[in-house]
This record gives sequence, structure tokens and C-alpha cells, in this order.
Amino acid sequence: MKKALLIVDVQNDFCPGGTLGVKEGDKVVPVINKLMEQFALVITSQDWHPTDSVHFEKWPVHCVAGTHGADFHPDLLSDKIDLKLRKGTDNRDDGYSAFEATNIALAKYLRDHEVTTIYVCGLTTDYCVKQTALDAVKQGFHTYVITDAIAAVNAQPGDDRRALNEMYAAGCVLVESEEI
Ligand code: VGL
Ligand code: ZN
Repeated sequence: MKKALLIVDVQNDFCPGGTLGVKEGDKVVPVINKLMEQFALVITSQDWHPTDSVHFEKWPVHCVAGTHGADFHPDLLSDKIDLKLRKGTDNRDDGYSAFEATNIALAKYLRDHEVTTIYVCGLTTDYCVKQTALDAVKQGFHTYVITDAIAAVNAQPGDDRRALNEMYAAGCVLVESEEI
């Protein structure tokens, strides 16, 4: 069993003070930094939108390619990252899932590296973490979601709980970082 840590969208715009800052979004950073040591393969995704994306009909402008808002949270240990994915780069779709990355075909990359098991963490529970975890299961990977290393938009109260239920029902294993 070869495992990879997949860190979804730990970017300034999803952290407090960002244009789509989520409550306690920055709290995932120390948890994730600690986890990175336990993984031989660390992969990140970044929301990386053009300014004129259809995505911004639903969301405040965030994570525009090349801007400070699209950078990783400054405390994330970025030198430990083996592969950086970019997604949402097209102006026609949302690109919530890391499996929709446009700079590399993630599923193929994982298979080529004989990864069978993926641990998903990051931002946000109810959008990109959820879509990434659901796609990971669909692609046949053993998929864990690290419940103390994620944070939600919660546009509607309870969206975080509903997202976790959906991931669990699809076959994801919910774990806490201490159990890994
Ligand atoms: C995300 C909303 C809009 C995410 C991205 O990373 O979860 N959420 N774009
Ligand atoms: Zn986005």
C-alpha cells in the first residue's frame, strides 16, 4: 500500500481575511504541517481561476491565477510538496475536484506512482475537499478524509455535516489526524 497526502486549496483567499475566507480555515495549517512528515508523497491543489470565470457568478472573486489570494497560506510547509496541481483554470467550469487539475492528469499520476491510498485534507469541506474525495473513491482509490484538517464554507448551517455524510456514504473513511 502506497499512500499520498492530498492537500486541497490551503490558499490565502480561503483563510480568514481572504475574499472567500472560511471560519478557522487557517487552523488546518499546523495539523497539515505535522502530517506531511508521515507521507512520502505530498500533493497540493490550488484553485487557479481566470478573472472572467463563470465560477464568479456563484462566488466572490477568489484565487485568481498568480495573485496573493491564490498563494498557499504562508505557514504551510511548501518545501515538502512533491506535486502542485492547478484547477479551475478554465473560464467555463468550476473545477472543484483536484482530479480536474489541468496541469497534470492526477489519476494517471497516482497510478504511475503505484499509489493506492489517498488522505484528503484542506479547504473546503463542502466543495473542493468533498468533490476530490468523491472522485478519489470513483477512481478506485482507498480514500481517507482527515476530519480535523478540513474547514467548511457552510453557506447553509450543517453543510459540513452533510458533506461528511455524503463522503462517508460514498465509501470514504473519516479519520482524525492523531489516528494516522
Ligand atoms: C472552493 C468554493 C469555490 C474550494 C473553490 O476550494 O472548496 N470553494 N471555489
Ligand atoms: Zn473557486
